[in-house]
Formats: sequence, structure tokens, C-alpha cells
Amino acid sequence: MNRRLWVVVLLVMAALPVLGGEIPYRPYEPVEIGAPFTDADAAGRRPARCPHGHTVDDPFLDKQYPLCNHGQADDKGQTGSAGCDIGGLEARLAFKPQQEIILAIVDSGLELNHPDVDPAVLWTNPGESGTDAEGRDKAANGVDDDGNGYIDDVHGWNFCRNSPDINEDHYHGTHVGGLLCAPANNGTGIAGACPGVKIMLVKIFGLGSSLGSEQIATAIRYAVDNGARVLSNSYGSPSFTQAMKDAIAYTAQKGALFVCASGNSRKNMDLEEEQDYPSCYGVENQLVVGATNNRDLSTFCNFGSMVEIAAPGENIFSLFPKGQYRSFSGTSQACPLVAGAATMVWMQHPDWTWRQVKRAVLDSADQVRGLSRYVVGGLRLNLFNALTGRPGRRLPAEDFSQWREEARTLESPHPYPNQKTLTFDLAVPGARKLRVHFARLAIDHFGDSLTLRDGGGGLVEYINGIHAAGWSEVIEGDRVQLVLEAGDYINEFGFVIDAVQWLP
Ligand SMILES: [Ca+2]
Ligand SMILES: [Ca+2]
Ligand SMILES: [Ca+2]
Ligand SMILES: [Ca+2]
Repeated sequence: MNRRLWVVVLLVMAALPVLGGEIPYRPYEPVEIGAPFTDADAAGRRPARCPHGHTVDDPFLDKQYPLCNHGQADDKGQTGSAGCDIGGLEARLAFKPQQEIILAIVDSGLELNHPDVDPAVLWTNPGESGTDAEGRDKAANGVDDDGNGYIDDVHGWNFCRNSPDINEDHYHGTHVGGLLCAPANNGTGIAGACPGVKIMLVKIFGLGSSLGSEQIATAIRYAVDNGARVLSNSYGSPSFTQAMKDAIAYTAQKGALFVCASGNSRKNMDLEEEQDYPSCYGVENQLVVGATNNRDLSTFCNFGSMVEIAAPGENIFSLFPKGQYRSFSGTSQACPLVAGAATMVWMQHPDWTWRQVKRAVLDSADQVRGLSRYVVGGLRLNLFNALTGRPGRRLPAEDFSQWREEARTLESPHPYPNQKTLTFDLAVPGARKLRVHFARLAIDHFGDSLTLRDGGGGLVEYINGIHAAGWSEVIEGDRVQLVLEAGDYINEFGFVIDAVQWLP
């Protein structure tokens, strides 16, 4: 769908009645939608052998740049930068699980008869499996055998229909779950990122249903009460509700890790008017996930001081209902990669607390230049490092004591015009490095961006959203070019630069 249509969709959504003043939680919808693929489209494709030396026979592997990015184009034709991945193929070899840890995917279920789904990946409730005293299958005897209040909840629960049927009737959960659990080396479809992880399906979205926050809170409590240690949550709402905050606090009490998507609207969630939930509940066991692309750029995710890690979330290829495959872009796709990574780390260290697991995931993540504007510390998930205890790449720290500073004014029109590309140049002749101070910076995210390039044309920053005053990334050389590109709709203030610093 093009951006013009999305504007219409968003305007319609904004006009929907708000129940009881609360905007219901919804799955984070994708930013763009790709064309569907079937296994027939994979015929004759050969997965590229990754430079890391390990390959699998799944025919769409080369579309899975998060696992192995050797510079191939993504599903939308954007050429990647080799190495901008989570090391997913080497991670598969390095994974040494000690104990099962259950990951709950709180979403719309999973298409169980998809050709690239093996129902054996599902968590099986020990109290609702096997046979009862009368020889009947406990999973289908219509009895709450384990007395947890849910009848026949053998793989999870459908809170939309109050039933044990966790099959997909939407698309979102199948895409999110498939990313993790699609079997690798079955000659079909894709390779899931998280082999061996058992998934509990907690269905809170579905065709024609919209649950209130109290019901979603109940679903979250169900997950941890029944053994989930990690929860993957790819949905949100601008509305704070105490019931949801209490439910997340309950997962913390239970010692679980609550991983959630930051959202896809380039909100600065440090601003009161741009908060989004669950990202902004501030419960200690939350891990909020932003998104990057196949060049480690972040282009659409919500950001702020609560977003602690990013993972690939742009043009992510995974399962789609009716046996199909598609790519979608969203933090919905980044979130499960981090949740799955945390689960795998925990499976290797079953005696760890959620704090230790979270620490290991963050310490092993790679620091990416230009990402710190959106993610604390500029960290992007590295699953291979996480599983092997390797520290992530860290960028060299800059010593600003020898730098000089002067006032320098450079600004865009306010607001900047739609449908135009404006270029601005700033130079400090002879400088070895420089950076500019934005006194004000607000770029709409619908088709708009401000990019900073060095003298050689190298991209240093990709900016949209509303940002607090502050310095740009450091630019090598004595000049910077700023390119402000505006799409068809919705413009913003633009930028004001009031100072420059440089290293002579
Ligand atoms: Ca039960
Ligand atoms: Ca039963
Ligand atoms: Ca497969
Ligand atoms: Ca715009």
C-alpha cells in the first residue's frame, strides 16, 4: 500500500469511536505491505551460502537478511550492507540449550497447517496432555484437567473466543511467530531464527474481535501463570491503563521478561503527547524493541529513553496465512527476534534471572553509528554474540576536549514544503571531524527524512520524528551535507542548527 493510502487508513482509524475513553490495543500494523509469495515462487531458488560458512536448505533463506546479510537486496530491492544482521546462521550452530524455557507470543495465533509450521514447536501444557482416567485425550475431553480455569488449554488460550483454538484468523501472529519457529532445513519456506524454542500461543487478536485492556491483562497473567518466562508483545495503544501496567508488574513478580515492540509511528515517547503503551509503562522487566533495516538504519520505529535495543524490522520475510509468505515492516517483527534471543540465552543459562538475561542480550548487541538517536546506546541485537557470551561491537568513544565550537546558523524553511528535496551544506575548512547542534529538529515520518552525509557522500544519520535539542553524530572530514526530503503529505517544522563543533 502506498503512503497516500496509509494516510487515509490512519485518518479513518483516528475517527473510530474510542471505547470508554480508552483506545484499544491493536497489533502494530506494518508500515508497508509486500506482495505474497508461495513455495512455488521459491522453485529454482538456491539459498546463498553465507560468508559465515553455514547454510540451510530453506529456499527463501536469501530473503532473510536478519539471519545472514551478505549484501543481498531485501524483498523491496534495497541492497543491504553485509554484516547488518543478527548472526542468525552461526547462532544456530552455537546454540547449546540446557533446559526448555517457554516463550509466549501474545498475538493472533499461528496458522498450524502452514507448510512451514511444525506444531511440535508449540508448548504443550503437561496438565492438559496425555489421557485422563477414562482414557480420553486430556487436550480434547472438555475438562479443565489441570484446574487452571481454562478447559483443554493444551498449547495456550484464545482470549478472543474464550476457547483453546489458537489457530490464526488474522495474519499478524503467523508472521511474528513464523519468524522464530519455522523449521529450518525442511526444504520449505524460511528458516526460523530460534530453533528449539517452545512457543505458548496467547491469542488476543482475531477476526472481528477487539479486547479491552482488562482482558489482555488477563491473557498476560495467563502466560506467566502457566510457565512462560519470556513474553513477546507486538501491539500497542496510546492509552495508559492501570490493568495493563499491573499485569506487566505481575510478570516481573513472576520473574519473567516482558519484551515489547516500540511501535511504528516515529513517536518520540519521551514527550508526554507521544507516549505509547506498553512501551511507556516503565516496569523494570520490560525490554522495548526498535527496528532497523538491512543497512542498520532506523527509519520508522518509535523511540525514546525506554527503547533499549533494536532488531531488524524492515522488509522482514516470514509466513503469511493460506500457506503463503510475505515481507512486512514493523517493530512487530523486530520484537519477536529479541524475545526469541532472550529465550535462547535463558535456555543456555536456566538459573539466570530476567535481569541477567536482559543484560546478556544488551551487552552482546552491536553498537551502530546513527542509531543512538532512536535506541539507547545505539544497540542492535546480535544473537550469535548473545549465545556465545561475546561482547558486542562498540564504537570508539570521542574525546571532545580538543574540539572547538562556534555559533553557526543554518535552517530549513518552517515548515518545510511538501514534495520537495532541499539540500544544505555546512563546512569548516581544514577540520578533521565535526558535528552540528540542532536547536530544533522536527521531521514528519510520512515520506520525509533529513539525512546527514559526509564529504564523500557517506550516510551518517537518517532522521525523522521530533527530537530534543542536541548534537548530531560525529562526521568525518570538514563538511556535512543535509538533505531534507519531503513526501506528499504532512510537513513539520524542519530544523535549526545554531552551532558547530570541530576537531582542528
Ligand atoms: Ca486447563
Ligand atoms: Ca482437558
Ligand atoms: Ca523452513
Ligand atoms: Ca510527510
